[in-house]
Amino acid sequence: MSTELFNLKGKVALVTGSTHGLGMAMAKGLGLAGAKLVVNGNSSQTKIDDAVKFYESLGIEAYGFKFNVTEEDQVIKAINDIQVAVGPIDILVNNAGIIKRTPLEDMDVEDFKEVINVDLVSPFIVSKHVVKAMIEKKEGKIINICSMMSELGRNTVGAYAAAKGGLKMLTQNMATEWAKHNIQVNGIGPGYFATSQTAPIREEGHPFNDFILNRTPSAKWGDPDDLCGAAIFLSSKASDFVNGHILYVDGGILATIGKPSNEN
Ligand code: GCO
Repeated sequence: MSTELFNLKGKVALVTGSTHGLGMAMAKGLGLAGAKLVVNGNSSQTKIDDAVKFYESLGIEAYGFKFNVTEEDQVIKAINDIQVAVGPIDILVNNAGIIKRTPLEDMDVEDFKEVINVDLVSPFIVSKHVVKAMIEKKEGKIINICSMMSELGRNTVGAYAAAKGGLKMLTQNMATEWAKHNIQVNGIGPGYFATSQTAPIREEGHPFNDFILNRTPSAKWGDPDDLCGAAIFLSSKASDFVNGHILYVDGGILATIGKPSNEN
């Protein structure tokens, strides 16, 4: 029974922003668990094609779709095209996101709105249109990629924290409204991972790098593959009675107040 619980064979999984970083790692995990992958990006068709080739090199069935998750008309068309080419979406991972690191007092309103639009409004847009087929099928899995900033503030990431805090509550409300259709909506809250998004603050000797290594009980930056298990769990039968839960994969950050920098 145990292996079947986590088997995603025959499921169609759309992971937004899955041409690199955490999205690629989670998508890889879902694909290796048997899901057919729908790869999404909005930067370039080449990046999408290269990502599809990467997944296929692992024996994963993958299809690329370029669309902007903030544009509702593009989302509607993409979901229809996916349904025709691959099938109805069984698993949606709302991963696409941006961050802008600026002190709030210096932040342009347009920049603040852009972060909210990509990180909070687009999961609503994509989920609103994907959920229709899930309601018809009377089953589905939606995973919203939250953050440490869904629970904690940090200097210079106020817009991102507002978006990710909102995404936590949107996850709980989606769960509230759609559970009756046998749709489970949950979140994954990554801690600090080694990706292109964190590269600027991870450089050797960067004060933030030292801070995170001290603030994280596991005393290391996460490897994106550390997220695969959580993604597979929340996409599989194993989580059929889990709803509105944010699963933090953070090496223990949220478990602790931290320790003095000179203490091991
Ligand atoms: C930052 C980081 C974080 C992490 C992640 C933490 O500037 O603090 O980029 O935002 O990427 O979101 O959960």
